[in-house]
Amino acid sequence: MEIKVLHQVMEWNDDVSAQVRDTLREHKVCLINVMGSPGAGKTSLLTALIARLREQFAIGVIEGDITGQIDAEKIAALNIPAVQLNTDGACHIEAMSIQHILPQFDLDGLDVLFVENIGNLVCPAEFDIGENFRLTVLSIPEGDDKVAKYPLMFTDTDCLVLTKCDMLPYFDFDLERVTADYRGVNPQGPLFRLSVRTGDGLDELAAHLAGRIRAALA
Ligand SMILES: Nc1nc2c(ncn2[C@@H]2O[C@H](COP(=O)(O)OP(=O)(O)OP(=O)(O)O)[C@@H](O)[C@H]2O)c(=O)[nH]1
Ligand SMILES: [Mg+2]
Repeated sequence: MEIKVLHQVMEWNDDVSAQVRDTLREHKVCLINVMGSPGAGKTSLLTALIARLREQFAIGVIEGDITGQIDAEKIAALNIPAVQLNTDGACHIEAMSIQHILPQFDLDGLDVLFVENIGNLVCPAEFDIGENFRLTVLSIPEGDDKVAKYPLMFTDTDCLVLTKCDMLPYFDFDLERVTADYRGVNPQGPLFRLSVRTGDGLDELAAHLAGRIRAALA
């Protein structure tokens, strides 16, 4: 299977994110920026969400990684249009790169474009890539102090997903602490607890996203 691999375009992006947003609005595509640490479970979550959303929406995915095409191959194996973006060392994706990649997709045939950002709890939060909304993934094994230690990632998000909840019995992870810390920086932000391993909580998140996607496309 041949995967297109494009490389990061590094330019400051204030206006470019607005241009990306305009292009996507013109073609009625909702862009969702998925962020979280390396290994948090972003690709696994996307795979599970695609299974639940693909009958309602035409979905495409941009997979961001420093190098390689492992994640794009996983998405393409689902028969979902996928393009790999390699940042060649940069710890975040820039709007300029998204603008560069958009022509790789049949935008008129898409409803939703997921972007899996580079695994990192810091840099991606600082860059608007033209998204309609942001989804932050935090997994149980990462620890319950991450909202307190990396607040911007949780302040500037539209949805927090606590994943790998099947691991709760094995970790000292205080759900109340994380919830309180999140409420402290993002009082209105939705919070979902789920496990891709067991499937618990996935339908609720998929229903929430479907509502937000419809609102964005209206
Ligand atoms: N137990 C458990 N493991 C999970 C769950 N979700 C993902 N994993 C595992 O976590 C590991 C990392 O998952 P990925 O989906 O590759 O994580 P990622 O955030 O995409 O990783 P990068 O793209 O490298 O940043 C894999 O071994 C998954 O099988 C879950 O809900 N429960
Ligand atoms: Mg991944």
